[in-house]
Amino acid sequence: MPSVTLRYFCYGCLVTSATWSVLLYLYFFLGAEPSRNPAPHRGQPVGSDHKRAELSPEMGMIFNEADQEVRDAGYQRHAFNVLISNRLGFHRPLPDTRDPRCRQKAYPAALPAASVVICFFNEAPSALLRTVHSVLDRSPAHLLHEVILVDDHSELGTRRPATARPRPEELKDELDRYLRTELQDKVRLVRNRQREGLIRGRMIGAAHATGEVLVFLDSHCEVNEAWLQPLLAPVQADRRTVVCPVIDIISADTLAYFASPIVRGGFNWGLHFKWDPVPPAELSGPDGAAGPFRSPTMAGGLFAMDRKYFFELGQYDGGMDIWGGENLEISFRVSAEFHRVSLKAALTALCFQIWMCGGQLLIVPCSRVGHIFRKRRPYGSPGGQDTMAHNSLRLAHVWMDDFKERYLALRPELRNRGYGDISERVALRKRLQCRSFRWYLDTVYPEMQAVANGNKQPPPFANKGLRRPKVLQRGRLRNLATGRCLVAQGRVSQKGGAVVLRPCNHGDPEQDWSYDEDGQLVLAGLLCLDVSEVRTSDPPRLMKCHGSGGSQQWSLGKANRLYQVSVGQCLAVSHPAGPKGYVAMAICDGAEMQQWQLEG
Ligand code: UD2
Ligand code: MN
Repeated sequence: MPSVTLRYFCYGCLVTSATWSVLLYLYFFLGAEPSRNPAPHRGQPVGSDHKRAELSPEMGMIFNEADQEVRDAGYQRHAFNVLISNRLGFHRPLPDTRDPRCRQKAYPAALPAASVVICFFNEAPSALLRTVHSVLDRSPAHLLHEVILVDDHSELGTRRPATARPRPEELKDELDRYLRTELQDKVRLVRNRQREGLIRGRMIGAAHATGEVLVFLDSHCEVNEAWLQPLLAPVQADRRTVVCPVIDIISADTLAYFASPIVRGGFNWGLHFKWDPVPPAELSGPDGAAGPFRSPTMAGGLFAMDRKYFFELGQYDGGMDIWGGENLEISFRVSAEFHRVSLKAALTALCFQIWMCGGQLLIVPCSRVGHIFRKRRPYGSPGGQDTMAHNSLRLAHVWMDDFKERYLALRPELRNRGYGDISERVALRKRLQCRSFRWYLDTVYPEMQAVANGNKQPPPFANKGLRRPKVLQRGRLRNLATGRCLVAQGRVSQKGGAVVLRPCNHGDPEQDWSYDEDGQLVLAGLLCLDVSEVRTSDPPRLMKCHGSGGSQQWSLGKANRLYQVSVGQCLAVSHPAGPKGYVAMAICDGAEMQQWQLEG
């Protein structure tokens, strides 16, 4: 572990001071207006096989007010822990999360080269540049044609007075200079004159691209070992194949990198994307779970596609705004037919052409790309509209035939809402001779019908609850300054209840804490000690254990400190002036008030 910490430190040192100043400038000026009503975020796949990056748990330690400011403003503007992101620098080792069989796989030496297109709006510079560098570091040079960054009119300098800081134009020059001097000439920056949203933004990026294959990424990703070849090979084999990597999870709170479970894309009648289990038949090829499998839909952000095919197939719907729905739209257009399994399927494919519009959508587990999954979207749309609803209406009216009624039945308020002119997209559908939505449902996503017909399906992650983190230590949690123990203020089973110090009582089950391998502190086997990532001044509370680290991840560190991994502070007895026996989070200072012992 210490050698890993040292390595991160050294990576940090490698970044020149000039780079840091660019970062700092950009950091202060790229600010997102937090949306007041964050729409439901697109969730990360649930569950994990718990391969994770060996990150030092104290990476986010807050030493002073400046750190606190970086962390808190970062959560507000970007909805993830920017302090840790900055400290990681632009390069870091990742755990190889692929199935071991992937390492033995050989790919053709000659593959079509990729143009990687990354759109960003108000992205944290360290996350954006780590995305870019991970691509440069982990792609064979001859397969990387270029990286195209599309700045979607990021708002600069709007949230802070511009006193003594460079003007926005100077800042733009700074990023340009960084690209020119620090990055290979493969990286190009395109700037939108107005905010276009990620959908038109990607179309703009694609229009600038000249590589044979387009690879789209979000601006807060890290590509993993040998990620590119498995995406390019299926496109080379069949140019109408659209290929997605497995999207690994980068924790928004700790930036730790986790392997995702093998799942595929689906959707519900609310037209929200969801993850589904992969039908076992899909994994019955020679490579088993390491082989490609068909997916009815894609999550949206990360995929590879033949560039010309992208244009032939009608790119995206340019009438869709900012965020949402484009992933189902492109999935329905492409859809997933893969005739590797049976002769019958191959014949069917030959006789009936392939998909709704003739393509297929695959997920390849040997390609892994990490993505920071956030709990909320930190930006809104310029006019404050619900672009997800607007985009979904267009999607439903163009592609779903009578099945659009299913959506409208769930969203009756949208029946009379305008959705702009869709005639071009309807004409496109005709021109491409796409099949009916019923055919898509019957053939590509029969699981959806099974649900609609009332057949009960097994819950996707029935085994999620089976993994119980191993308990490392248990006992009473005694504060060394006061000699008292941490207990629930009210009922021990009260969700949201505060914790306070009371006289220790040996053998009292309500004072019994367990500390497990996930860093959770569980009281009386019931609730987890939890902090608010956004309002760190709030005292810790007892909450239902969620099992995904972050707000419930503690480390029993050196000098008896109880360090909170995502907040970057230590559990302390409140200032003597505060109410007696109360605890709060505070900058770690090693004082006795911050020393705890878990004693059996
Ligand atoms: C997911 C997809 C995302 C997109 C979206 C639905 C993954 C990992 N991510 O949401 O790619 O398909 O679903 O639309 O599958 N951006 C702009 N301009 C904007 C808004 C966003 O350029 O006006 C950029 C943003 O900086 C980011 C990308 O678009 O790089 C995706 O946005 P997001 O990360 O907020 O979307 P996410 O991951 O919640
Ligand atoms: Mn994203």
